[in-house]
Amino acid sequence: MIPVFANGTGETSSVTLTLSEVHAEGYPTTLADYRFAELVAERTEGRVTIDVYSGGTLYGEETGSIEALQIGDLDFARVSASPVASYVPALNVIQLPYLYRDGDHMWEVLNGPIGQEMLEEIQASGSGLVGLCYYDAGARNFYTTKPVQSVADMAGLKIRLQNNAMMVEMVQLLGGNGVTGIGPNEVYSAISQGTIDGAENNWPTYESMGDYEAAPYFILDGHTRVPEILLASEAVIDKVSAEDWEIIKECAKETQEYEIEQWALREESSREKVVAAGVTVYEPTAEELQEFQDRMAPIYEEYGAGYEDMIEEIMNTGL
Ligand code: BDP
Repeated sequence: MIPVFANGTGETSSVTLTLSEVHAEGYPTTLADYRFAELVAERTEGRVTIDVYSGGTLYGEETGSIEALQIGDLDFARVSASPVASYVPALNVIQLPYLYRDGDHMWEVLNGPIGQEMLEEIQASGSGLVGLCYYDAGARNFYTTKPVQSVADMAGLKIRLQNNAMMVEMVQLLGGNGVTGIGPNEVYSAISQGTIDGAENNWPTYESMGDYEAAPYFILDGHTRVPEILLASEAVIDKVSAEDWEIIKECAKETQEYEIEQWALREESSREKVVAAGVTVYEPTAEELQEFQDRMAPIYEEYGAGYEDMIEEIMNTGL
């Protein structure tokens, strides 16, 4: 039986929507994308089908997928909050360097009023995007072709970053040079070819993209915790019935906990895998780490301007 919904014209129809994901099959966010698609198909009784394109096959660069969502060329994208901040600047506040004590702290903020307000801000800002839910992406760390143990070692290093001006400034403040415009699936070859000296990411991406083979020095500086976001194009609202739009939003929220569970498992197995492969992991001393943090003061001044109370509230959350 072909599932149908009344589209207000007296006719009935079903719709197939597209979701773009840069990660490979089996990666925690990709698993969550499929879970989302499954739930939506089930609850709309087949009226809405979501096709997941993983591995960056549709858009290798998240900026490309975000812009496609804005003009309605793409329906959903699972992206990092980092490039989204170029379109919704307020989002920088929830990904400031060294903002969270740990993952629990971040989740308390994201699931609380500030996190939910930020998610709503994505649509309220007029970006043409809708923030459906957050996913975990752990902490990001630098990895390089030469050992880095302190801020001094960052001098002159070309580090690939996501498309986010705040992150470029972060690396500049540490003495390095931030390089943008390289998709996550191209980092390995950019390092191998010597275009860059390293990049920064969490354990699972470092492992799954194979970057650990090209840049085997990993410093656990944990400079940022940048959540993932499942985005919809605002155009989807006109492609489905009001009831199905509510179902889509509810299904997305339901996948968050599932992704967080998958994330914890993968973070551990990826770490084990790269360590077994011979990666040198450096754990900075409290003093060395303090120097990284101290360098971030201008970012708090610039990107925190107007959000001082919110930042204080974030910092006090869970204390
Ligand atoms: C990974 C995120 C992915 C980003 C990638 C990057 O999961 O969405 O595209 O980082 O650095 O951690 O571009």
